[in-house]
Amino acid sequence: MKIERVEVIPYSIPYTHPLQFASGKVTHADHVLVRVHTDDGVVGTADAPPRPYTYGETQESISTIITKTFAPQVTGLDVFDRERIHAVLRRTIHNQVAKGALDIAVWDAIGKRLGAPVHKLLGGYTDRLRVSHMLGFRPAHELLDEALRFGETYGISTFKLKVGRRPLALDIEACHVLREGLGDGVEIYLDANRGWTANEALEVLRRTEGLGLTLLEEPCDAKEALSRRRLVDRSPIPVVGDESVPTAGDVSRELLSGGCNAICIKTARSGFTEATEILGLCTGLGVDVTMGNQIDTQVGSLATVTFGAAHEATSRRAGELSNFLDMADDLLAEPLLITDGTIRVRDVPGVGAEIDEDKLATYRLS
Ligand code: MUC
Ligand code: MG
Repeated sequence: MKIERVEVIPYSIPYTHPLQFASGKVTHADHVLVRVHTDDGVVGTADAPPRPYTYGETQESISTIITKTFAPQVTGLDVFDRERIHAVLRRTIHNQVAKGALDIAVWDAIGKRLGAPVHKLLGGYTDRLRVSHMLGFRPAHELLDEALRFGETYGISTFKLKVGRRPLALDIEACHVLREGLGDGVEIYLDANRGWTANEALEVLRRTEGLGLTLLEEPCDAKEALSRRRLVDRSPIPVVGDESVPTAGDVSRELLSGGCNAICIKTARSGFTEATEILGLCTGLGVDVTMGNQIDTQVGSLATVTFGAAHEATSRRAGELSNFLDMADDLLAEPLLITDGTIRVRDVPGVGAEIDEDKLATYRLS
């Protein structure tokens, strides 16, 4: 089953509640839908969310690198020869999100061809993931209202709070207000998106002691190597690498140099193939993982659920899966539902991301 062509469809869907965090703000899902067409009529689908402030990729760069560079290289290759496809993609450095979407689309095509759900092909550990909801920058009382509403409406009891603001007191207050308002049964963890220095992060840890925060993600730039290592040594909670570890090589470097001691896996930037490699590294070394979110659509979130539910280590913690709730619309023909705080995998061939063509026609840019 050979790849006949690769299609890129840039589209834009507005957010009803834009998400703001230390490294950027998302008001529109300006993403690229990627479709791998095979010579026997199977179409694999995936979503590519550009995050220029994180990886340098844009909607235009993703469309161009796939159309001009990757598509000519993978056309004619068999979708089952994933190692060959990856050997080709690896010749081009960076462009993680473009590569990740191509990889997921290839897996989707494989699943459809075999008549098998991809979550089963990847591991089939469980059929659902608990959902963690990401809270962006807002005044503390609004954050609490949002968390309570998500708890009540969707049964979500894990929240990732975006921090990394200055003065530090803004985030410290938010942590205290959330813990007081949500009670002890709710998990709260932090993601600073490199907004602080390592020493500022240490101060925040001191001033939030006793609140039971569980993880501290990307507190500062990982290039701040010495101070970051000192922070990791002194932190009472795992320090999670996210944007510092988009590839398996980055994961090895950061874990071995003491830049972090837990890893956020994101299928949007690693696809399923490199995410599997990263997961193997982490479980082999005895390092905790989280399933992160790149402010994904329902299409992207379904890919995260597919990978996360397939493995034991990735399904232990709640995965970040709910940002699509803040979008005005989405492309999935059958909407993704959060029930009892969980999202289920789809037991259909492939990943299960069937696209509503009318919606795609409405939101596509070209
Ligand atoms: C996260 O975990 O950092 C923000 C930027 C991005 O690329 O992902 C999000 C969430
Ligand atoms: Mg993060």
